Amino acid sequence: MKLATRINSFLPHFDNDVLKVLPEFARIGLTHVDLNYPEHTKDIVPEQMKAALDAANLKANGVALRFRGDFYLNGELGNTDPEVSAAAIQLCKDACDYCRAIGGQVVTIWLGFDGFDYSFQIAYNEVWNRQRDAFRAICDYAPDLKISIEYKPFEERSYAFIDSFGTVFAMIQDVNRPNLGATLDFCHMLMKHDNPAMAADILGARGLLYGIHLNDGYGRKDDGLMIGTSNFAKTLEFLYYVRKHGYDQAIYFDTFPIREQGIREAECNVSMVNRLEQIIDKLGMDNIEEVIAANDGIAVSELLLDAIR
Ligand SMILES: [Mn+2]
Repeated sequence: MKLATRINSFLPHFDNDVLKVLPEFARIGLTHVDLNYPEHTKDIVPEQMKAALDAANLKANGVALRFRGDFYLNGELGNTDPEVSAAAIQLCKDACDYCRAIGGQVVTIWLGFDGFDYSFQIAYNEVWNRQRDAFRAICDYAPDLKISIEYKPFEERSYAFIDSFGTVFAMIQDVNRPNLGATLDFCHMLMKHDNPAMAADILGARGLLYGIHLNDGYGRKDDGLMIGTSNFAKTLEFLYYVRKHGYDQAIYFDTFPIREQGIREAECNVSMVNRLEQIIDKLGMDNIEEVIAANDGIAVSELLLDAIR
């Protein structure tokens, strides 16, 4: 299994130097790296990053866009100001170039500022079309890469524009490009009352599941808790569908150790994912499929009793 984690959880322990973090990743059992672009890459040319990854026996999964600063405060790809929207598209294209140069496959785009706070604030259909055209431009620029939309229902804005499984799925269909898919962030889905496994099944069956951000939470906010600690059954169900559909990119731990020591926290995530995978082995894919086919709550409870036995 390909595993990656949040670099920012480790940076404080390594002089805030990305290159010093990488050997530690490999030591605790991680195999892949997702870099925030341009946050983690700005002083490191791709050749230097690739050499550091090779030296640490790690591979690039991809890069994730970070639109920082006041410039994007009122929107990124969907910004009403054509100058800002064009700059956001260019940043995504630059991220594609960097991703390719370090051997990555996935460019993750989370649009934290495309959204609204007030009624009568934005023209929804115009923003939709602007985003759609922007995604087409990015997908056409890098047809060899997977362009992946990560949704979140709110934060930074009161309402995000691409806020749910349904909206991201509709956007993917409307963009209509073979290299556009979605990244599912477990906590973001709980915030929307989306069931992670449902989206993993529907996207996975169509080859549109490009990224997984695994974490846990209680649904009211982006808690970023350690994997499997509050929604054990949901996480197990999610990983069942991830395996069923042959998902082959990295599972990225998008967790936020604040009071916990970051390296230990990541080790717990590695152990939990491996243990959940063992539980799926023990239960058996065919057996789980039979339980689902029975559509029977009692059978589900018995399956979970077997899981923790
Ligand atoms: Mn995430």
